[in-house]
Amino acid sequence: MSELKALLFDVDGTLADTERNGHRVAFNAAFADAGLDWEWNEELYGKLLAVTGGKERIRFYLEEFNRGFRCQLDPDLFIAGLHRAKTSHYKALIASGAIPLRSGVRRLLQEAVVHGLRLGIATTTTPDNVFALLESTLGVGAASWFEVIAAGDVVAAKKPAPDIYRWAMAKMDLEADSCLAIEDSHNGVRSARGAGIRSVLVSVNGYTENEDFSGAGLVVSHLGGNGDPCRVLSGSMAPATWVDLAVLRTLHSQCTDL
Ligand code: XBP
Ligand code: MG
Repeated sequence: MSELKALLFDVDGTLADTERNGHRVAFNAAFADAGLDWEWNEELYGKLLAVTGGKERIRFYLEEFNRGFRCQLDPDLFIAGLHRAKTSHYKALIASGAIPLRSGVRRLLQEAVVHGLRLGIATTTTPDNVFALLESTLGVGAASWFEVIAAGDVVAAKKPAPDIYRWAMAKMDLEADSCLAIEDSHNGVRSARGAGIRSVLVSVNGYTENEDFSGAGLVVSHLGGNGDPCRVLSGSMAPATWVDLAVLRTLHSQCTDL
């Protein structure tokens, strides 16, 4: 059994339910700013989430859902400009406090800090978005709880590629079997497993609940807490009814003993 030394958290959908009423709204605001009649409704956005990375998602949308659009500018410059505007809208929305942390996230982070577990972030989103979310939900300086914030374009290949998890572990000088990844999506599980991380916890959300989480040792509805029990969708955590460090340590030993 390998000692659990670090928790590597995904951000969007895991720390907070940011996609439906955060990123999607910000994309639509940027499209409106640019005078485009593009409207990513909740259903379309769910399809677009198959592609991680906002710039990559815009390109996917044009290739798969709006082939008729003709761009006057260089497409890369056009997409980058839209994405900058989107990020500005998203940061403002997050700063307004519109998107809270998911149930149990603050509790688990604090428990990890108290017990000396190292924390890292491995996300596809833009770094500024991570700082905005941590500050608005955990307070000024909360980013310092995390040794590494591996985010966005710091790697060329985004999730499901393993690059972002490999980058985070290299920066933390950690072996994969010392880490446990906490994710929300199929792409995230593939990325963590592809980086050699064998203990993966998934907390699903409205967009990801029907995805394939093969490779995750435990899949729950949410992290939960006292009086807020989570539902176990795959794996086992009995007799616990919410995800705490003891549950994570048990999961880690089961997954790394194989
Ligand atoms: C989720 C993503 C991100 C966000 C949009 O990242 O795929 O692309 O949807 O953010 P994760 P950007 O689940 O890995 O946190 O527009 O900044 O990419
Ligand atoms: Mg996610």
